Amino acid sequence: MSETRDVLVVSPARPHQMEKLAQDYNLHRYDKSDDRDALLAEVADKIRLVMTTAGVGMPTDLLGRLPNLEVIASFGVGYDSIDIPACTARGVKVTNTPDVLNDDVADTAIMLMLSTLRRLVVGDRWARSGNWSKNGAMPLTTTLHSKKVGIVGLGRIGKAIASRAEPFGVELGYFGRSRQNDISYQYFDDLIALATWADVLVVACPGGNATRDLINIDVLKALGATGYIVNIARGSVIDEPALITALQDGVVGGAGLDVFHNEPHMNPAFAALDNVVIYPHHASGTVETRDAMGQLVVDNLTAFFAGQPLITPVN
Ligand code: 8YV
Repeated sequence: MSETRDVLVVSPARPHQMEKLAQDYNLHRYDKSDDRDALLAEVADKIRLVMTTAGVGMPTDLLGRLPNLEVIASFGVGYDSIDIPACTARGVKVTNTPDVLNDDVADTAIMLMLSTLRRLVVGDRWARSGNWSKNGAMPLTTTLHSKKVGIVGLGRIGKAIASRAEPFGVELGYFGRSRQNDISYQYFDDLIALATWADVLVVACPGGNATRDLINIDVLKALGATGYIVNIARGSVIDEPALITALQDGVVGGAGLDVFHNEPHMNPAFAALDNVVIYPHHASGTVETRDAMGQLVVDNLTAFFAGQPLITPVN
């Protein structure tokens, strides 16, 4: 088979990047197609590369329908929506977009931490609704300073969160598979022990089966009524029904959440809770970071078609 420059777009990069790619590659828009079977019947054999995003992933049945697939270039650092073992077994390489989003995701964790402890959304509503002029000051909140912050998963993003938390004068601890020798923060080899110690628990580990429901009711009870949880990782890491009940019953003090089960169809119970600050999975959602993520997808694609090594391979 002669080598083609055909790309199946399951989910695109940024619009200006797609326009540019369309000048040099045959982009088959699976994402926009209203007859995907017909599209695949026509192009499946030619497809060597799929573009997708972490949010959309790679449907397993689609993997089986692309016999000459070599690379899945995904927009996003997380790849829990792609069956990596199945790809590896097929000899399909997956690329992601690490590092370029660390700053914005870590900033978001701090934003959620502060806005949850200081009740930013409650305060905003307090002023806008006229409560301030009618009833005076809103109820007191709690400070971040001197709190104990426990990080679940001290990877690149976890470390970026920790270094941003340090100037607030917090104590830092972390839970992960193993102690990291070059890190001075307190290591916990037991998640319940970290949650018992921490005032604020920040979830920053990968999603997927290995971490599903890692934050269960026992962890939430250990965090306790004056404890707060922040999640910028994946909704799947927290047992969400347990979290909702814990927030409703005051088992935990509050939560700052960027990620949810079943996105974008967030459980409406969250919207009724004053002790929750919600961000709609938008931690990397700045023009600058999304451009950089898309550029990394483009760079991986370009490297592949030029016969060069992939830039950020996962498997
Ligand atoms: C993306 C993300 O916004 O990088 C990830 O893994 O979850 C987010 O940064 C999103 O997945 C894009 O689809």
